[in-house]
Amino acid sequence: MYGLKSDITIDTHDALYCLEDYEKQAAKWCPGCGDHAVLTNIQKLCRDEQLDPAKTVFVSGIGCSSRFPHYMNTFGFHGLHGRAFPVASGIKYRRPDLSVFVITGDGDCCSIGAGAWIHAVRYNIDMTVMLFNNETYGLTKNQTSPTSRVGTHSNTTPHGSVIPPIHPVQTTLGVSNVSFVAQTVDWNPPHMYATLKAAHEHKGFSFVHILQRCPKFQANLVEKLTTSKDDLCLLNHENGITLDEATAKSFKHFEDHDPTDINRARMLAEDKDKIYLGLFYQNKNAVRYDQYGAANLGFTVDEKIEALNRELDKFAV
Ligand SMILES: Cc1ncc(C[n+]2csc(CCOP(=O)(O)OP(=O)(O)O)c2C)c(N)n1
Repeated sequence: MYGLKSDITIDTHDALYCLEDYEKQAAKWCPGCGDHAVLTNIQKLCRDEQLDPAKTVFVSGIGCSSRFPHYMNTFGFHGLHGRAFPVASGIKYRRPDLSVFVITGDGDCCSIGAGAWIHAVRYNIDMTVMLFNNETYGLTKNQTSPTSRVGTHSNTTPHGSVIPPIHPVQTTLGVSNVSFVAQTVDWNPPHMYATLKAAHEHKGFSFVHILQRCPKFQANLVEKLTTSKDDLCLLNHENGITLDEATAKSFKHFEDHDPTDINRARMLAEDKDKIYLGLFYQNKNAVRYDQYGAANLGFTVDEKIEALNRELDKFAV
């Protein structure tokens, strides 16, 4: 557990865990895939927050990005396609002492998992959610996803897709009881780190939409974004994502936005001309369903049996 790496950013006297404590097998993603950058940032965040690996869980669905739990030396659950949210909700509901992270791809979340996604936002159970959006089904080798832009050529739409895409930030902001929505990109590690840190600190369902590079199937898509600063706009506010000066200065466009203003957050999410990075919305007072699940956690065995019998007696005729 000791033998800390030189890039340590915490007080080493109190540090129990170092980066290696969160690292497992080498990731099998393609070279240049944005997933590598998120993995590195998350391991760094776990180290900086000194999360106990035995009390940290990464839950995913199915997809390239959903292989994430295999690469974390924590607990993990590589589950069913689109079903990371109910699994993670169950874990946090009965084990509030655990730090829960969800990894989901755009196909996993916005297609087969869409129903689970919407209700997970509404239940607002405390977890950090990362939606890896590469606008394609990577693992199954290039099918059009619900987030693929119009005109996308793939194995399922060889003549170009025609239906306008779902925008995950816009959709999440439309769900009742939404409590935290932010957007970042995998190719700006300091911005991504600060965003993930704020999401982890938020008590509730923190939704982070990550624009993610897929050099294999969507190479052209990210090339423009990563080489030009014109499409990206940094959201500024004292209650937003805190950035170091150098990272903030690396942006060309800025927009002041109060993250308590949900109507403006929705307007920004709908803007077709700019991609806003930072905190769209935060409500620290949204109802959290996991707080109800924790109510009877201290019950003794006898109290549990008594409660069970009371419930079963309701069916007695
Ligand atoms: C029930 C079910 N339907 C379909 C599949 C096939 N499948 C596996 S991964 C995947 C899409 C993954 O895409 P995405 O979530 O965007 O993740 P990426 O691979 O791009 O990271 C599909 C359709 C499956 N495994 N299970």
